[in-house]
Amino acid sequence: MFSRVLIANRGEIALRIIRACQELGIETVAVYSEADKEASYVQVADEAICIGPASPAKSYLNIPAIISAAEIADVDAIHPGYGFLAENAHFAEVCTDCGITFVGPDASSMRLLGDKVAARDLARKARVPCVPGSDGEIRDEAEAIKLANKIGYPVIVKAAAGGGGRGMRVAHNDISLHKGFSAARMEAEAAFKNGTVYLEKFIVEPRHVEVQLLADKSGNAVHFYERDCTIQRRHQKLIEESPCPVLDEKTREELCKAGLRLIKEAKYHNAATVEFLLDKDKNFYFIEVNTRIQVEHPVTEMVTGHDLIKLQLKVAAGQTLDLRQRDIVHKGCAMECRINAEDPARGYAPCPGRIEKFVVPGGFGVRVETHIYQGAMVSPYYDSMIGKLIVHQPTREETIATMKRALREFRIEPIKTTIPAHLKILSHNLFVKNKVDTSFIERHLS
Ligand code: MV4
Repeated sequence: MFSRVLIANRGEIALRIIRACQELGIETVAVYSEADKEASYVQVADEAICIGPASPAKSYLNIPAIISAAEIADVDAIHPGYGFLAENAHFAEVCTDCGITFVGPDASSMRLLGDKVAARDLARKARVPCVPGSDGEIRDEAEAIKLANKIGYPVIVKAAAGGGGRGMRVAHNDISLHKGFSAARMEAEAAFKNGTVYLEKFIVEPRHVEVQLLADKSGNAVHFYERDCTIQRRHQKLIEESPCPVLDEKTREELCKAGLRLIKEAKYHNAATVEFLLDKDKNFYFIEVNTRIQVEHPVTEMVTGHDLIKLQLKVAAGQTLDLRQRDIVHKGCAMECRINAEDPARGYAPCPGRIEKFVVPGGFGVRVETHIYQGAMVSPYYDSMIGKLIVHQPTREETIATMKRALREFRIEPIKTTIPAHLKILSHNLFVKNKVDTSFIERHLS
């Protein structure tokens, strides 16, 4: 196992990783920007190194500064958390070249799966159901229009280098496809310096379901079941839960096994999430792979009882998985609400500032992941998530009841948060009755 690990991140996930390291007897090195000098994760780490000014480009995305800190602190490994450099293949490569273990997959796996066209190819090879669409990239409008007429409208044009909803265009006819094709290509070229696009049938009113996986460096891989992340706003998840409340046992097993086949085909190691769309008839289609630990990983931890961060560290250190698939059992229902410093009444505008009052909920089945404390500053430089409230109970009904109780117990002043929005969602008939799709927030809570 590693002796010292550097955490190349901030906020709640930095604290989450430091805690896992402490329990494994690993020394921790935090890095921080000038804006995070007083942050709680900086205080609890064994060592802390300032890596630059508040601006992410000059600190948490600054590869030379982070590598220098790792060299000075003499760490064995770097955990990237999520966001920032977590899916940057170049960074993973630099770590390896410097003799530092990157807690994540190889740079080559990140490049392969980061290319959605290549990932789709791989999924087909692994007999994972894909959305009907193009076989590889689409080179021009004529090819797009020909294929769209074959598979039928609506269709969606996506950027191969995209993800998280950037560089996509939906088309309902030849005219809008003609426009959408060049728009998607231009946007992709500008955003990712890669104008490669592909085409898929547009799945109407889907649910978003993802499978959590973990693989070691000896080729062993297991899944930790699925999470349903349908409740989103502009591709920002608000609530995640497990199990997916509309899946039957048979479909669920097929979905989890499909995820497993895909990462085995990729000869992948470390944590991965395979994302699927679930249509009205409960057909699932592969869309993309995330090669990092995700924000919502605690939902899976609660229903399976396994610490995913500790497992990531163990497999990164070369340990073989001592978990067999049959040792991973799913119990009850877990749900996570992301508490953001945003005002739902003003179009979810960010609300940075000092937190004067911060009282966290507790009690049976309640877990809070946050780096915030009374007197902490919420900086305008970083994302607005200030904490995650996770609830675990035997049934979905009980989980919702406990979540509502815990949300009401949470006291955050004077800034506005997403708590009132969560309370509305949890009381909404369509959410309670599992009749939502990815457009729920825009359609019913705007
Ligand atoms: C789709 C789709 C419908 N059909 N692909 C959005 C983000 C990216 N991960 C994929 N996305 C979508 N791909 C096909 N073929 C609808 C979406 C989508 C979406 C997916 C998951 C969660 C929220 C979403 C919101 C809008 C669109």
